[in-house]
Amino acid sequence: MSDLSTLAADLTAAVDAAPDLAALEAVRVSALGKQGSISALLKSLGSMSPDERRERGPQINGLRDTVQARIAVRREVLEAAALDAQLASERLDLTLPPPPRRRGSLHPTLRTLDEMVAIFAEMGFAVAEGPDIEDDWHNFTALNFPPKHPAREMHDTFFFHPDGDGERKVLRTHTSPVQVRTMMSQAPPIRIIAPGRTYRCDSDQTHTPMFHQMEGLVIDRAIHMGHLKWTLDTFVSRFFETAGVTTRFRPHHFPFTEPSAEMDVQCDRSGGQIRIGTGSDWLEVVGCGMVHPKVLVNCGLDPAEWQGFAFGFGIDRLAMLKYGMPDLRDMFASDVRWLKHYGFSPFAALPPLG
Ligand code: 2NM
Repeated sequence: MSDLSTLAADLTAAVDAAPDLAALEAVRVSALGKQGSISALLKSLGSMSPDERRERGPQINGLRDTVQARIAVRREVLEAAALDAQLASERLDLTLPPPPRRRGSLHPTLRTLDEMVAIFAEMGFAVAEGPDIEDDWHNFTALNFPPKHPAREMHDTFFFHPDGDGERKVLRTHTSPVQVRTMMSQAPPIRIIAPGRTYRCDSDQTHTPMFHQMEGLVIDRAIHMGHLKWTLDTFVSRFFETAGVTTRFRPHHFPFTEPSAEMDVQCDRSGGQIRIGTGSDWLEVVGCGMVHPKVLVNCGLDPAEWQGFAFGFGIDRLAMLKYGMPDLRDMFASDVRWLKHYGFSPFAALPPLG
């Protein structure tokens, strides 16, 4: 009897003294594991006489139950303590101030793109994208550029070396091939904007070899210039945040639209900077027109059933106008002082929609 009560006292003390869950598990294994002290006693029952077993059986089983219950109690205590310790060590103080230094900023082009997307998305346009490296057909031929058109020439277009078939890929010179791909892969009605990088071999105060365009395309039944004018008027008054900007259309020429136009907004250039919405000057902001019937046919649409309008903005140019940067080349020079001065916080709210 006393051997069992000694063992019970020892095990109970060890369980209560276990400092953590690993130590408690070690005690459990030493008593109840395969080689454990209580397991050995349970095994010894098999070789006892029936009388002896009748007496010792309940005692040994009782000891096992007592120790098991004690372990369960201790485990709960230790688990609660472990959780408290983890919560204390993982505590985050959300009231601490953010790091003092602003490490990065959004480029004005990206900011302007976000503003433009918000305005057009609210009007029901979806964003479409396509590859920067295009083939001649999507960049020129489908868009009704005649074979000898000057825009195809070396000084405007970045050509790749001819591939195995003698085909020269190009860096897209505009995002219009995205519109071509959309017309060919989606059934009308279509309402998309295509923002992205475009490339032309040109560099001066208002041109960089890489720049960003956002073109738009609407294809539906009975679409006319009135829809185009409303869309662009609405866009510019929201973008420049001046209700009722005066605009004018000047006839222009693009191979892919007929008629074609450029739209100007009224502005004031006196005093060294440009103010939109007042004054007696005009500022060109967007090229546009009705999609040429040949372009519709090239893209598999019947011009008798479907018409459309399209337009194209220079995103960097609009950013310069709205945020007052004087030289387009600075936009992509990656000068951290320039980026710090003209960059935007990623948390800055977009202007409200009209
Ligand atoms: C512009 C100006 C006018 C234009 C046309 C097309 C298409 F694919 F529908 F024919 N996409 N973009 C377009 C029209 C672009 O950018 C100054």
